[in-house]
Amino acid sequence: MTLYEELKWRGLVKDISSPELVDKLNKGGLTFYIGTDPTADSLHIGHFSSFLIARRLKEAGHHPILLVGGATGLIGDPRPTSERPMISKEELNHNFLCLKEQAERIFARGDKDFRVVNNFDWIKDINVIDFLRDYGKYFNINYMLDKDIVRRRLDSGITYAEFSYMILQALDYLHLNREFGCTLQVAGQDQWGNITAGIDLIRKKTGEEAYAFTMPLLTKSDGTKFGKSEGGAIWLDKEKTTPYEMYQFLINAEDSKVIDYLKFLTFLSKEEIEKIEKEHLECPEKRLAHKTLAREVITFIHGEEAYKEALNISESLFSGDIKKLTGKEIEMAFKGLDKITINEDMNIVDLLVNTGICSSKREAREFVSNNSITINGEKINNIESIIDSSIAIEDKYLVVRRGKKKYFIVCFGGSDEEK
Ligand code: 545
Repeated sequence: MTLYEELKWRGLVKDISSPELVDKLNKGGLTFYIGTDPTADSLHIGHFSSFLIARRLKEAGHHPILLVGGATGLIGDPRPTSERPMISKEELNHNFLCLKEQAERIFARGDKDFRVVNNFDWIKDINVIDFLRDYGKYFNINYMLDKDIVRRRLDSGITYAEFSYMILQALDYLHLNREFGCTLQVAGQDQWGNITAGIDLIRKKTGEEAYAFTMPLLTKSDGTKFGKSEGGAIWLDKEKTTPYEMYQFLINAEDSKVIDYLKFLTFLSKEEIEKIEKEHLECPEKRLAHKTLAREVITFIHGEEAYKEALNISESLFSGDIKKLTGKEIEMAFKGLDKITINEDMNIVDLLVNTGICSSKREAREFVSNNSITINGEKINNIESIIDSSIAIEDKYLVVRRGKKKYFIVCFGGSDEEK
């Protein structure tokens, strides 16, 4: 299978700037770039699929440049809906550093052939007269008004700043073309207008042909964007979305889409994915496709150890075998829950009332006698039981389950610092 055939099979090609690109892609040796603006301090799983293309092309013998837009981020790529709020230079700088770190860690991975650049470096010194003469002169207003994104904003309005955004992205492509011989830009499909503006600028300025292709946005079966859960976006930053949350998200992917996600988000080969697909259709209850998706994606983003923790949390919570968890895993599993602190050993009924898990002694006794209370996976059904730190995980954590689903985290002994 050629590279292009593989990209097609994975569903990674939406629009392609010219049919000549197919041979060039298959031959290898192109310098290409993909950009992101630091409008947030982390990429999310939707951007992940776009950025993975950099590794795929690299592995096929092309040379990647990752651009983090320190300049374009200050202006804002027009959205179809409405003007973006201006973000402060301090915030932009913070986001920039976070994204640069992510780009280097997750995608470049210490590979010296990955160049990470910042367009602020070449845009900051262009003065307004040169900007209008060197670039403005090459952009006909009719051409700019005809771009899909601009047309969609004409009714609600668009400022001159956002309207000019495409010129900045186009001059980036020209700059990278001149500086590094970059002749390919890749991006999600929403970027088509900006990247064709770059191709046209390069043609006008240098007479040379440059190329681009876009990738479809990853969607759910109802056509909405993939990558949002009830808790919001699935971020690549593990402080914002823990590997366990990511595991839950991926393991619950729609059955009808999971094979598409394997193609899009992993490096498994066609043969491997077809084998998984066969099993997935024959024994869907094994959830092999989902488990593989979670394993591949989390290992790639956070590493093997984080994946194993996420898996351990899921399996332990599922089987009720809480004792298998470490303190760190408990913290991750119950990230959103407030921790309740107790300072001494206690009778179970008192513990349930003092921590607010039950509203009265009568209720607490009832729950205990009805077999409805477990602590760290152990049923506590004697109202005389004394709960001491011997049952706690790492002498500290009590995972109290009330009824079938309701969890509480009780900790022995004050704040984290004391322990
Ligand atoms: C800027 C200057 C260039 C080339 C590209 C850019 C950025 C580009 C853009 N891209 C998107 C983006 O999202 C914000 C991420 C928040 C952390 O706006 N104008 O920056 C997304 N991109 C990845 C894919 C995309 C695109 O990073 O291309 O299609 C989403 O999948 O929306 O010279």
